[in-house]
Amino acid sequence: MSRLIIVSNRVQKPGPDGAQGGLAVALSAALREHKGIWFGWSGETASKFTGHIGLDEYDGVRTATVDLEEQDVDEYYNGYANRTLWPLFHYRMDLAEYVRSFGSGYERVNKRFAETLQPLIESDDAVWVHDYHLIPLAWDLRRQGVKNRMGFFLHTPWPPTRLLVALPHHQRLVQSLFAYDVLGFQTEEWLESFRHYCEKEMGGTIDGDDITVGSRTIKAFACPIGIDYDEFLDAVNSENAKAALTKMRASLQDRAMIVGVDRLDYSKGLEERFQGFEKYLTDHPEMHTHVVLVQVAPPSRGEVKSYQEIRASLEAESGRINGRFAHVDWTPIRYVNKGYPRDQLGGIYRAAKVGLVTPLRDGMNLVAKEYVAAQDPQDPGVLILSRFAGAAQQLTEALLINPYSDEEMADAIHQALTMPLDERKRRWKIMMDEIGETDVVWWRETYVNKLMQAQDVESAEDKLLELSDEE
Ligand code: GDG
Repeated sequence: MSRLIIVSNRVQKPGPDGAQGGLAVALSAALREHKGIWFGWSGETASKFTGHIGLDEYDGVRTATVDLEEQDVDEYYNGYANRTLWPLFHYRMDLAEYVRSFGSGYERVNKRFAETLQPLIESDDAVWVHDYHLIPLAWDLRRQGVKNRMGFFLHTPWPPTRLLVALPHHQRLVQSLFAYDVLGFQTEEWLESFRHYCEKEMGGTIDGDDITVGSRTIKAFACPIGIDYDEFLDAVNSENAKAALTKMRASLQDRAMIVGVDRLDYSKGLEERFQGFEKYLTDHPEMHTHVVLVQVAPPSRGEVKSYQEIRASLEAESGRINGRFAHVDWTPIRYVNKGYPRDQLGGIYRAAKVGLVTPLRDGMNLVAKEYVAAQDPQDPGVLILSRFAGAAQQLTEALLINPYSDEEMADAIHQALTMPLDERKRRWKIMMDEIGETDVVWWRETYVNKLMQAQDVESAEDKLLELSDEE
């Protein structure tokens, strides 16, 4: 069997607890079953980049990591990845920053990753690269003669062409993607945006999954990521989850709980969520003292200014709303800036009558799936989900809303909290079946099957398009 080499920006070694991002949760599960290596940045810095690889193994997962220079982290990670591509890919042109040194740092680090990884790749290996940090990696590997099958999966949305062309050197970035054999997107919508760019900006042609530009044909398809269904249900049924549920219920004293769980990120629509809840409280004074919004939001990317700003404005908003409505014995919003172990999170989800998942734009959103999976089948809660999350394409039995409209959100909260048991059960069952059928194992197998069908070629150069305008 061919080995699988997974590459992502950060290698988060699987550990007993703590907040892991969606990508890390999904990949740890995938790696446990597949032999191979997970390669990426250690998260550490060194005064000089040496290319020294730190090898490790935890719970059946072999990892290979490298340290980066501080300048690399500033320009590549905090810079191009998180201040340029992340906002642009989430339709936030207003937040995207275009700084030349970010672009050159991004290309430098991708090249460094490629040079370090290349000696670890054996002839029959398939390489699977993840996310927007590493778009040019295959191009750099091919330049070093790597002929192996290589695939890329984008966890974020792919933006509409009219937004993407705002990125300096956008052609160069997309041309480098054609060094992969297979491209995966979370939904048909992001795939359509990518195809549109290839047709309009590169003169490409589409035939089924195939996209041809010049002499190069690659496959691009949609493959929604799922949760590790079995592992998550085990966590939800664990003693720790039950203890967390009991504790949560005791603290609620019969109040209805609404839950949100998100990395603290402006794409998650937290401000809009607080304002939607405020509108609900304004419209429904009879519910004062009877309902609580619990928002778990572990901080992320704290070195980036827009993240510091969203953190400050959420503190202000939650404080303002609580000040406006609270009684001495009732605080409407419990806003928590820390992560919880996964099993406890299962209990917290289950305690909530409503899951409020309102990103302004999201590649998929695993929290929506986890909330549904954590529910008691005999008395399930209701999921309220943003139409702009990739998950909305699959979870059509959620109450789908426009997160920018506080009125829609307030109405949906009312509908959810008054929904009859029969309807809750019917909606929940349909979503739960979908989540079980398209779990992370299905996702991995579907993707890896496509990747394994790709052919190695005689010359790595055959897989390259010329890149325009060198940085
Ligand atoms: C990216 C894309 C896509 C959160 N707080 C805690 C905690 N979490 C876990 C959740 C969930 C994960 O983090 C978040 O996943 P999401 O999918 O919601 O979002 P991103 O981190 O933005 O992930 C996204 C994903 O990649 C996968 O492709 O769905 O669209 O943006 O699993 O449970 N986990 C623990 N404690 C917390 O406090 N243990």
